[in-house]
Amino acid sequence: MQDRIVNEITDMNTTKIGWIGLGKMGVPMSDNLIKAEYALTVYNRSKDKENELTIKGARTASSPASLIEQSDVVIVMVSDDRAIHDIFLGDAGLLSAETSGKIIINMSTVSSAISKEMSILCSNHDNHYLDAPVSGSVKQAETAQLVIMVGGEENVYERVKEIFEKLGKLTLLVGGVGAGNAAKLAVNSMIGFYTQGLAEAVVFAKKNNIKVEDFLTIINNGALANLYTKTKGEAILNNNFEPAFYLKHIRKDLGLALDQGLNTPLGEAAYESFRQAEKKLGDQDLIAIIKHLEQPE
Ligand code: NA7
Repeated sequence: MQDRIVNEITDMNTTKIGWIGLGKMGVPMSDNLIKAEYALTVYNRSKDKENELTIKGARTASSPASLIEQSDVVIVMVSDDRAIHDIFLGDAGLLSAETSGKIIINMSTVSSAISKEMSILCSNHDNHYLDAPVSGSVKQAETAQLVIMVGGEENVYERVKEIFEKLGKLTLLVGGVGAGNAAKLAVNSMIGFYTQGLAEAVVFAKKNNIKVEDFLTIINNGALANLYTKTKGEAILNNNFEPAFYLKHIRKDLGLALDQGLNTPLGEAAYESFRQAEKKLGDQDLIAIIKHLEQPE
């Protein structure tokens, strides 16, 4: 019976998708599903953010429970473990609905532990859970160039792969439930180290009277040249700290990674640096860490 329901979900022309979380990433990603002609229903805690999608043809639901009742597949893209808890277990949360055979895909960057917990709760109601966090920021979300790392059962993954293909350039099943989250935390740990490293090197060069522009030109033409150094280098030069990736989010991700075993020299130092910067700079882009290094308080 369950297999039959899930098999029906594979008929993608008629798959009804519910989307929860219309933040910086959720808006462009859900927009790509509208462009791919899926029937989309959205829910966001702050209702005003839903307008951008309704004018493009999405319907809205009054709660996560009502959304899952109207959908075959539900995708969740919210901030953190707390938000996942509220969406799944809060009043009129996903798990309060009397539904079965649905596939819930959690694309948020959260802990493997919360994925395992929610997966068990979903399976109690014969629903299926995948964790599928993404590598890439707003630009990659807009252009459907995300890299998607998935944890969960292969047969469930195969049934929604086509949806991932509308959101990213590469999707990889990396293990069971929680494995996608672990891979993502490893990626983001590296982003944390790299951002901290770039900012420290720029500050050091400046202290030694090297022009920032010259230093970045050297970096961007050497073995360390890459898209990240180029983009964040430009942000430093233009004093542009508009968030593509919130500083508060890298602090969160490094914290989750520490809890999951990243007790390494760089792991602990990077977490502490972003933690100290968060109070003043949390809503800016993570490269704003350079301002904290230049002026700690
Ligand atoms: P944003 O732009 O900070 O958006 C966060 C979204 O999460 C937004 O829709 C929030 O709703 C929602 N949210 C946050 N807390 C809650 C709770 N408690 N209940 C319900 N909804 C909540 O994040 P991004 O789009 O940049 O990133 C999303 C994920 O990808 C995140 O895991 C990153 O690390 C990577 P709101 O509009 O505030 O009502």
